[in-house]
Amino acid sequence: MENAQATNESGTKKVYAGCRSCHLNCPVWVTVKDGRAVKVEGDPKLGPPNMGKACVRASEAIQFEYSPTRLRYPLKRAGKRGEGKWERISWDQAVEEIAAKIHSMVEEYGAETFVLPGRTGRHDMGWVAHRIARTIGTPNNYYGAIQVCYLPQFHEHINYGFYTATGGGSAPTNCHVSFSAEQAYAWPIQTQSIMANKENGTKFIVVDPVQGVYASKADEWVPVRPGTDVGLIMGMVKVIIEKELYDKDYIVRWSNAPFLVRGDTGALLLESDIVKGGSDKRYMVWDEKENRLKYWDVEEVQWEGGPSGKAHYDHLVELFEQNKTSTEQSPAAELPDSISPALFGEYEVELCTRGGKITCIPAFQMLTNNVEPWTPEHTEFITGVPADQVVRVATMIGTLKPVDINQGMQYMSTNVSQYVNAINVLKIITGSVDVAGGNVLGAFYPVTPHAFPSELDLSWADGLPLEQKRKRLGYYTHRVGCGYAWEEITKWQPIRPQNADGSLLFPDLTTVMEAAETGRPYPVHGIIAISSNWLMHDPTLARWLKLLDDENKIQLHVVTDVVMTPTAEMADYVLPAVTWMERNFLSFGTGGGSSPVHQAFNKAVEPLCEARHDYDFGALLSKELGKYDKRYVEGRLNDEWTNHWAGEYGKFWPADTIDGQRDLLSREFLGMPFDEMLKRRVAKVPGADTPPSTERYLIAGKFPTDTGKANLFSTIHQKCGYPPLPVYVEPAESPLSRPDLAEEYPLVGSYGKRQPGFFHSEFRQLPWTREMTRTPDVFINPETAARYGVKEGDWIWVEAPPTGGRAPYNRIMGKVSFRFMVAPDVVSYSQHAWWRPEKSATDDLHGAFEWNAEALIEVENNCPETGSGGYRSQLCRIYKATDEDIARYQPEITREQLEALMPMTTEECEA
Ligand SMILES: Nc1nc2c(c(=O)[nH]1)N[C@H]1C(S)=C(S)[C@@H](COP(=O)(O)OP(=O)(O)OC[C@H]3O[C@@H](n4cnc5c(=O)[nH]c(N)nc54)[C@H](O)[C@@H]3O)O[C@H]1N2
Ligand SMILES: Nc1nc2c(c(=O)[nH]1)N[C@H]1C(S)=C(S)[C@@H](COP(=O)(O)OP(=O)(O)OC[C@H]3O[C@@H](n4cnc5c(=O)[nH]c(N)nc54)[C@H](O)[C@@H]3O)O[C@H]1N2
Ligand code: SF4
Ligand SMILES: [Mo]
Repeated sequence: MENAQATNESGTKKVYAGCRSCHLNCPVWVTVKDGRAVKVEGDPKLGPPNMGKACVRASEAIQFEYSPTRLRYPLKRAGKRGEGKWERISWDQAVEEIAAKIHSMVEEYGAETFVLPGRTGRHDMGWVAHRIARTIGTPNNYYGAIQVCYLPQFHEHINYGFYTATGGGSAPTNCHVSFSAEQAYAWPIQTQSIMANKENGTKFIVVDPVQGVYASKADEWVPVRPGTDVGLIMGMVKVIIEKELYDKDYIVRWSNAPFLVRGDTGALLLESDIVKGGSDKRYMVWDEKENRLKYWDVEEVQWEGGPSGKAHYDHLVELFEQNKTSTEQSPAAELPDSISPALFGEYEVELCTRGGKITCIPAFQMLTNNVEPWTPEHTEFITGVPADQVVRVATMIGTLKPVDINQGMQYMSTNVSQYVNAINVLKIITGSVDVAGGNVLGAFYPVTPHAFPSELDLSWADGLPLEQKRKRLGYYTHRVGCGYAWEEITKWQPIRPQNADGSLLFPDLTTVMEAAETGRPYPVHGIIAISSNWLMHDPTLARWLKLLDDENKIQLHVVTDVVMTPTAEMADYVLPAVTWMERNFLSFGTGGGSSPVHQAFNKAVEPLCEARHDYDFGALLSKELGKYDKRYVEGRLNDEWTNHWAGEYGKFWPADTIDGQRDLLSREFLGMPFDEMLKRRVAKVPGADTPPSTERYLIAGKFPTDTGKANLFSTIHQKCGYPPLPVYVEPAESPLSRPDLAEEYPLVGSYGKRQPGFFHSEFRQLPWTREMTRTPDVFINPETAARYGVKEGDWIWVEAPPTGGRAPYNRIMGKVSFRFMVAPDVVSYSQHAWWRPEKSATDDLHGAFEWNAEALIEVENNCPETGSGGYRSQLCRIYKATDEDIARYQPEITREQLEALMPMTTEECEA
């Protein structure tokens, strides 16, 4: 076994490790010499996801590991927040003081006074932050970053019962359609497979206001105005419907497109609405064969006049409990010959309750009505995409169906929830959900066996009582993202919703900020940031800084991180965390989805000085808090499912250390000690069946949703009081919605695009990386730039309106980089979360105000359904920076500054 090879004569060994410099956890070899990591490399033998290639961020991990900016000891603030004065303290002292303060604040204000900002993709520890929130008892964890990250994907949960992956699954896809994604930089490894497919004939369409590397390879680059994709999709759907290019068989059988929508309430028509004592599990359709109403019974898994699939389904549920599955098709998979549900028309229906006669239309007719105004010309007017291209692209998608649609990990506009609805419609009418060559669902209850937990399942996400969850900030105001949706989903999914609670439901950033400012609906006084450089990645910087300056407002701010950051500089306690090279890792599949294959990765080097895994901090904190109140330790989880995962341990921290926790999990799910698993590297869950990867609706006879169908008509949106089928809403701050502001701020700012070498705010301090990308580029079309008198290479200011608390930090610098393929009047600021580790804490908080795009974003411009912010469609203006500005900010990094960031040569730990 090559694993963690023995040291050879020259004192080197190669360790099999899991890179986590982004979400993907690629297997890599780390060469270790005399206890120091000296090289990271790929190996074709190591397989997915990187197929042996280590990307630039893996290689640069060596410089990160020994960066002088690494945190080595627990620190306690010695001056004012942001003064850069620290006292080194012991872990014991830190945990004692933090626990005492947390407990007294919980007593005084309630546990919900604590908020935990979001982060992304750190699967080896992300769930630890959830557990810390459960331990304290607050529902307010995971806001901000996660309200934009993965949101378009996670929200599919409400329509299909789980979210889909892109890539086409087991069969090659005819057509890959990508919205709002620069895969080439964001997922370099996965891009390779898309490019390979393209060589084999896959058509490739990219919708993006900027033609980047990815779009330059596309058959069609669709240059949409930022934030208007909903309009574009509506225009395309109109073409697909008019040309009858939709997959009629799929949508009639597997979606709720034929279900009747009540003209009075806007809800789906149920049997109980029209027959006294009728079932509310029966959804009504209009049968064109017999010209009368017929039902689809979700509980009986049955069309009226067809066989029942219930016994088959119940059998699947039994198998699920035994970690088994079946590939036998449900008897209800076929539509009976006697029924032909109408997709169009208007039908008069007599209610059995008060209300008399009402008009109902199939959901598909409603969709057709919604897209009626979206002629190619109107679509061009709103989106900027030429009318003939709208028709051409729509025809291509409709002809090549099923298609693999990537809706992007994030779509940072104030209409994101309607964007999710629109993408959903496009996926369903092309028959692409859970279909080979289309979009593959990550899990499918009850066809995916019980035994495949995902990293999110480890969060014990459902560990709070309902009444406490209902205190989550935003619960009643952003009901799809922050609250009510969860209550609905748990009604139809007995098993997987905890996963949804961890990934789909979050408190709302704006509401959190307002609670901290005003004390309403209750005061927020504590921030615990676990792996979150939140001042760099959440809007609106100026308002947060004001809050942090006031110790009566933010009374406790704790940060755990691997390096000193601007956010950490504003903390009261800073705790050092380990890097991926310094910990063992048991991965339950990559990317947060459920997988039958689990992987284990080794620690390559010892933690730097006193760095600890975040889990170990959580366990210590819980123990210490337990001295005040045993709820913090024993908190039995509140339902059967999470208790199942918690196993016999039945508490938040079943082991003192991360390796102990991994060992328990390894024994429970893989039937072997963690040590053994580390040696094996890869293992399948013993005794569990491997589920089929697509067309699981044919097996189950229904989708795992309330209607038993893929919800074209979003029942959750309807029940939460939002439009269930896409409607176009202009971004909250755009030239069309705010002509008043646009007079002075005429350009559309799109803030934050991935670039190679960086992961969000990370790696700005690495000399290699900064040699490649020294400064943030501002991509502008030369014609637009010429109108504002700026040239290639100029340092300019990008300035947002001062409203919404953005002033005084409402302008940032950047360097102009011409791109001919940028939609006119768009300013694309190449990155978010830039800070300047080369500057000191007292120099504007490590330069946190100079290049940080968050400062330009008005947080109150947000999505009604989810609270998600409009990071990529806000107004701005540009102008040249003066010589005085350049002298003041010294934007070019110097050789001396780079040298000061060179890796430490020895660990230099103090006693
Ligand atoms: N304008 C704009 N804003 C954006 C975006 C955008 O595109 N434009 N993108 C948004 C998106 S999609 C996301 S996901 C967020 C990014 O949000 P995050 O994922 O939170 O990224 P960072 O801000 O870099 O903060 C992560 C911090 O965790 C630290 N860290 C790394 N590993 C560990 C560990 O194991 N333990 C601990 N304790 N700390 C660790 C890093 O050093 C870093 O300081 O930003 C969002 N904000
Ligand atoms: N190198 C690197 N890789 C990363 C990350 C990183 O920080 N660095 N972060 C990871 C994370 S957390 C995430 S969420 C993903 C993000 O992954 P992606 O979403 O793929 O990456 P981005 O480059 O942020 O944005 C994609 C594209 O959206 C375009 N865009 C902006 N506004 C609009 C719009 O209104 N409509 C459309 N159609 N397009 C628009 C931008 O021009 C950009 O080219 O990347 C992941 N991978
Ligand atoms: S940074 Fe991401 S893509 Fe690159 S090797 Fe590491 S895990 Fe894989
Ligand atoms: Mo993200």
